[in-house]
Amino acid sequence: MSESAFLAACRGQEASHTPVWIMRQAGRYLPEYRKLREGNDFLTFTRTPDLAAEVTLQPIRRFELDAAILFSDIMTPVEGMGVELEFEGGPVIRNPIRDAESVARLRIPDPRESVPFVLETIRSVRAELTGSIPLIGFAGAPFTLLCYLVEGHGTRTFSAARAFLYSEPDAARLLMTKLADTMAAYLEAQAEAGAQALMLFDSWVGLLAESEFETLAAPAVARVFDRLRDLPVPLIYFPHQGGHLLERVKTLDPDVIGIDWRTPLPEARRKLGPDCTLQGNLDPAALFAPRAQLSERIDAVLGDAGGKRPGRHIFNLGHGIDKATDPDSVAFMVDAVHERTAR
Ligand code: 1CP
Repeated sequence: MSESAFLAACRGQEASHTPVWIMRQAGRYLPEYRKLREGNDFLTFTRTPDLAAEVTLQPIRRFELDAAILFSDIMTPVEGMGVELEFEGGPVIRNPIRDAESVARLRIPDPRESVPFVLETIRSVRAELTGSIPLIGFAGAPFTLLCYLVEGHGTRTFSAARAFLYSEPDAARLLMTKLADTMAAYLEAQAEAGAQALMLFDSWVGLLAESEFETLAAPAVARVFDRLRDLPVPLIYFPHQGGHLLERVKTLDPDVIGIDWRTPLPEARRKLGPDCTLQGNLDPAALFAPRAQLSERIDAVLGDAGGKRPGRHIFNLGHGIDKATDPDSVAFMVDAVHERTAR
C-alpha cells in the first residue's frame, strides 16, 4: 500500500495497520542524537537545516515508524515576536512578559523572514522521505506558549503565568491573540513548505479549569485552526492532562486528538464522539517494563482503542518519551503494534 497509514488514520480511513509514532521521537534517548549534539547547543541545531533534518530522520532510519516529526521546538517561532530565548536544558526567557506594554510590543512576524531555517528543514526532510512516511509539522498552542513567555521558564505550576491571567486579563487576551496569529501563520508556512499534518502541543492546558479553557485557551486554539481548516492537511490537537476539557475540545473539531495516559481511551471516545481519530496513549514509563509486561500494556492500549473503528486510532505514547528509554524497547513496541494490527 503506497498511501500512508498515518494519513489514512488521520482522515478516518481504514489503514493497512494501526500507525505508530512517538512524541519526542527525535531526541536524547537516541545515542546517534547525543553523539551529533556533542559540543553543539540546541538552538544551533534547530537553526541549521542540515542538522535539524538529520535529527528528524534518525528515528525513521532506526525504527519502522509511520510518521516523522520536524525537529524543532515549540519556542522556535517566538524569537521573531521579539522574545529573547535561550535554552538551559529547557527554554529560558530573558525578558518575561509581565505587563500590557510588553504584550503591545510583540510583533506578529512573517515566518519566511523569522524562521526560514525551519521551512528549509521541512523541504530538505521531504526530499529525503520519498516513500510513504509523512512529515508532521507542529507549533505550541497559545496557552502553553503564554506559560513560558510570562513565567520565563518551565515549572510544575506556572503560578506567575496563571496569576497574569487574573491580574492582567486584557493583556493576557491580547497575548493569546498575538500568539494564535503567529502560530497560524507559522503552521500555514510549514504546510506550504511540505509538512503533511500539523500538530498543536498544549502541554500545560491541563492547569486550567474548564471555565478558563472556555474563555481564554479554546478560543485561541479555534483561531489557529480556523486559519488552517482549508489546507489539505489533517490537524492534530494534544491537550496534555486535559481529560476534564475533552467535551469542549470536541467542539474545536480537530481531525486527531492526542490523549495522555491518564485518560483511558474508551472514556476519551465517549466524550469526543465517533468522528475524530484518537492518538495515544501508552504511559512512557511502560517502556521500562520487561517485555512480557510491556507487551500486555501495548495490547491494553490497542484493546481500548479497538472496537468497531480500527481506522480511528494512531498509536503513540501518552506524552514524550523519557530520555533514559532503551531504544530496543521502542523497536519492540513499534513492531508489536504493526504485527498485532496488520489487516
Ligand atoms: O538537550 C536537548 O537535546 C534539548 C532537549 C529538547 C529537545 C530534543 C528540547 C528542549 N526540545 C526538543 C525538541 C522538541 N521539542 C521536539 C522535537 C520533535 C520530536 O518530538 O521528536 C518537539 C515536538 C518539542 C516540543 C516541546 N518543547 C514541547 C511540547 C511537547 C511536550 O513535551 O509537552 C514543550 C513543552 C517544549 C519545551 C521544552 N523544550 C525543551 C525542553 C526540555 C522543554 C520542556 C521544558 C519544561 O520542562 O517545561
